[in-house]
Amino acid sequence: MKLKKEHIQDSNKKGVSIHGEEFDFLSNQLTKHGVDVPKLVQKLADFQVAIPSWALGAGGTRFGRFSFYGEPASLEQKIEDVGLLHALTKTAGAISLHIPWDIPEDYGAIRQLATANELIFDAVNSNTFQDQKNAEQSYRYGSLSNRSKVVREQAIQHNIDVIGIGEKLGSKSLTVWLADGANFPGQHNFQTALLNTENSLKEIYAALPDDWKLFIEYKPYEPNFYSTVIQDWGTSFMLANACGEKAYTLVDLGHHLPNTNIEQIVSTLMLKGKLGGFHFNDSKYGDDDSTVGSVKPYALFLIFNELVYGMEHNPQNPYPAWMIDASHNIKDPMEDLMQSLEAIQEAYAKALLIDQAELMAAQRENDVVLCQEILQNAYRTDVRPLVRQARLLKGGALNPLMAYRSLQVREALIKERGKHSIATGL
Ligand SMILES: [Mn+2]
Repeated sequence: MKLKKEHIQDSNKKGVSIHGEEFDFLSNQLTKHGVDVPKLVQKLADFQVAIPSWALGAGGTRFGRFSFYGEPASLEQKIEDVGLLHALTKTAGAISLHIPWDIPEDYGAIRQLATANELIFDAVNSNTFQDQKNAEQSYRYGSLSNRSKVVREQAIQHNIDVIGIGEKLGSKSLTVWLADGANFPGQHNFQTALLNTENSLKEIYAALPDDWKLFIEYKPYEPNFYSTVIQDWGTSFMLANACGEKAYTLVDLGHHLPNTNIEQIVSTLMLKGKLGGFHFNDSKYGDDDSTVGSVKPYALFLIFNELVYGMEHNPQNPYPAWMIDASHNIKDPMEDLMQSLEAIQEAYAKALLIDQAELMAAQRENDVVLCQEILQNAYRTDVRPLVRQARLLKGGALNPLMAYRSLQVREALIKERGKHSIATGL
């Protein structure tokens, strides 16, 4: 299914005059306070977030899965789903593939389909947290960290194969997330596991094309509950430094222990030029993979404040690769992703409203109260008219979620694919 521009424009008709009034009102107010509104709206319009191929079906649980029906059963259908999201939101202009779940059969046709949907291929993700069909070696006791050289070699080769697949699609980065770790004290020699991982990553790094980046993701626990080899940003940062200048740390919001100050981690990594990628989601307890901004929107805003500051002040840090990494069991995944994209745009817009010069002046004076006021004035501004304006500029929907419902997209997908079509992946 493909949404026609006319359909989206029709769905906008009802709300466009109210939007105009709301946008003009806010725009006048902000202009009076010295905000360059057209520049801000353009930044929002330019901001693109990759959608992972595994977020389009029901998932996020090791217990029962409850399908929302009409899930994409093939890579082609996953690309079409992201295309629909992008047509409505104009914020989802990239797809991130997971290998081996999404190996293309016809690369030319897949690239063409992506282009027709105005999508590019973002980072490719390797998978050594599951045993692959017909694989000779098992990852039961780890992959890149495994005590056995043969197992490590298989895992290294898989990552090199993934780079090859990504090259044929036009990807420019490889994301490595390792489940390696120990479930019980005494199971691992920590130093051996870390050294093996570092040496394996160096071999993968050596196979990286010149214009590629390697993103090393970290996570404190799960599926191993006693220790994880790459458990935190410091370990990832150390490994990225050991590999070289094309290797970076990747921050996933859900991969922290409760109450970790993620904005400070972001700030430190950008100062050191090592924040390569960023995975959005939200959580209450652990790696919950909930909708972005659904639980801790203020934390998301504070993180965006550091991202905006880093993008403006740290030329040593490359422009980060943005991706949503969420997957759960209850909502229509497309509606969930639209809510996430909206939350990301809102947090970004609010962070852009912070008057950095005024904040620095207040910090110099140690005016703690004013510092908080500056942040919260920005946070309390209803920026939704700016986000809508950015979408309108690019031909998207005023309200993507309501357009998705009124255009009966899910119903059409169920009709096209059948009710019990299941997405491949987790
Ligand atoms: Mn992630």
